[in-house]
This record gives sequence, structure tokens and C-alpha cells, in this order.
Amino acid sequence: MKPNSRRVFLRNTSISSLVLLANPLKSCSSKIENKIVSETYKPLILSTWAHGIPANDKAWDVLSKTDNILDAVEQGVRVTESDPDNLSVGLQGLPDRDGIVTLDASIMIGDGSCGSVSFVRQIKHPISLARQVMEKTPHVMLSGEGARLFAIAQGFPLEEEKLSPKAEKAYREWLVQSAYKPIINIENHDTIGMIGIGKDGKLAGACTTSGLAYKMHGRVGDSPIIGAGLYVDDEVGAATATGLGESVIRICGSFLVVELMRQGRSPQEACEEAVRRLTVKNASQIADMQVGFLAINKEGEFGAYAVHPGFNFAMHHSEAKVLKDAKSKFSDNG
Ligand code: SD4
Repeated sequence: MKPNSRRVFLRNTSISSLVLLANPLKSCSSKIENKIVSETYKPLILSTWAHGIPANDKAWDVLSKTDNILDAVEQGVRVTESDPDNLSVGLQGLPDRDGIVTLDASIMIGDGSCGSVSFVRQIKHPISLARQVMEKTPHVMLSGEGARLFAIAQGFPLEEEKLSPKAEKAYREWLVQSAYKPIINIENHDTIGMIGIGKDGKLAGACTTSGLAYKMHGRVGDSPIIGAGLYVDDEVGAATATGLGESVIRICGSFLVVELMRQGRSPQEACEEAVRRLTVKNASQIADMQVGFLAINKEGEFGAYAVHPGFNFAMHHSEAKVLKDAKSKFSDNG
């Protein structure tokens, strides 16, 4: 990667008035009619949660070798799908209330191509299956048994249906009360959503999860729904979501973030407005649930925002790889 991708953008009234500066501080003070929008990076990879760090490492490595942002995000989130410690992604995730692990995943690139799988069993890398749906079928989404049969036809191995030791233990504990609380609060989530931009300005995203723990059998969340858990448009930017999927679906969350950016909001402003809208549409549940959004625009500017504190995201660019805490609408003490 070229090390000089860091820039500060100045926004006047339109994109055409953007100015890239080699010495941002000096130039900012001399351009008082402009305001600093943000640091921007190309390439840039963002992922939800701390497990995004190793996932981003892999994505960065792939991007460095191939310049292919689609390969990068697919390979990146496969790291999380294979992580035995993650209880919300991949076959080692927590099961539904019948003790069965079902997976949701989606993948998208900025020209509108996308694919997803939902309610799929026995597939170790649902993100790669989603990519096959995108590339090998005329469809966008395959579900359940149809997705599994398609996987077999594509040569995906079927894994044994057996809970991981950690998931088995947690499920047995849950069975004692069998309390059906479809809640994703601050402790109960780990889905990976990854969005990235290459140095060529091409965008891609991937999102993969075992979904809500102890959900009803057949429940599908936001992650495989294009526009809810993930949306990418090379003309504008990309967004992904984590948290209580039902609340994200209600506002077409990731699509909303991208559309707000299309109307001129920065990624940060777009994430904040989407959270505001989500809190209005899900007011009765809001105290007990968490959602976080991540966004990148086509300039390589980024944003993140959550309902409650506790949402963090991993960021990787040519100068640093860091875990950052997102700001939130409600503070620690409510
Ligand atoms: C879902 N959004 O299935 C996913 C879960 C999630 O962090 O993001 N957990 O609703």
C-alpha cells in the first residue's frame, strides 16, 4: 500500500469544490471559508467490534496483494466465521431456542451486485456461499434448505451439526429458564459487519452472523437483508449494522445511512440520523437493546454511532490499525 493515503478534506458547497491538501493544517487556517470535514483514507477497512482487528488484518493483507476489495472483505470476515471464541458468528455461535445453529450472511459491491443467504445450516463460511449466490445465480438471496442444497451443489462441505463446547454450555444454562427474550443488549452480540474502500475507490461490504441467541427457529435478522445489515454504492459509500436486527430492518438501516450520505451528510452525521430514526421507531424497546452503524463514503471518510455506549469498531488504514469506541445517543447513565 502507498503510505500517503491520509488526507484532510475540505468541504465548500459541493463535491467539486473539495480540495486535497498535502499540508492540511497550514492550508486549513488559510482557507477560512472551508470547514474540515474529516480525515479520509484510501484504502480503508472498518469492522464491527474487537474481533474486527484480526479480520481487518486478513482483509488488509488480501487487499495489499490483490487490490480486490471484494476478496478482501470476504476473506476478512471468514476469519471471524472460523473463530471458536465467537458466539455470534459462524457454526460455533449460539443456537436458536431449539438448539440449532442457523446462519445469515450478505455481501455487496458498489455496482449493485449482491448476494445473501439466510437461515442456513451446516455451512462453515456462509459469506462465501453468499458470494456464490451473487456470482453464480440470477438471484440475490437463498434461504434454509435451498441455500444448503445450493452449497452442496457448489462443493461446499457440510459440517456436522454439533454445538461448540461453549455454545452447548450456554444453551444448557439457558434451557433451565428457557426465557424467550429476543434482545440484543450491550453484552449479547458480536456480529461482524465489514466495509472497505480500495485505493481505486471501489467499495465492498460483508456481514455474517449466527444472529440472535435462542431466537425462534426460522428467525432471520438484518444481516442477510440487503439495505438493512449492509448496503454499498460506489456513487456514495457503504454502511453496515450490528445489534438487534428487527429494529434495523424497520428503518432499512444501512440503506438509510447510504441515502443520507447521498443527500450530503457525512458518514458520522448519517449514522447519527439513522440511530435517531431507529430510536423513534423502536421507542418501547430502546432501553434494553443495542444497535451500532458503521459507514464510509467514497472519499474515504468514516463514521460510527450506536444507541448505547459499548459499541466499538476496528479500523485499518495505511497509517494505523486501531480499535475505536463509537459515540452513542444515550450516555452510560442513560
Ligand atoms: C441479528 N444483527 O441477527 C444481528 C445480530 C447482531 O451483534 O448484530 N449481533 O439481529
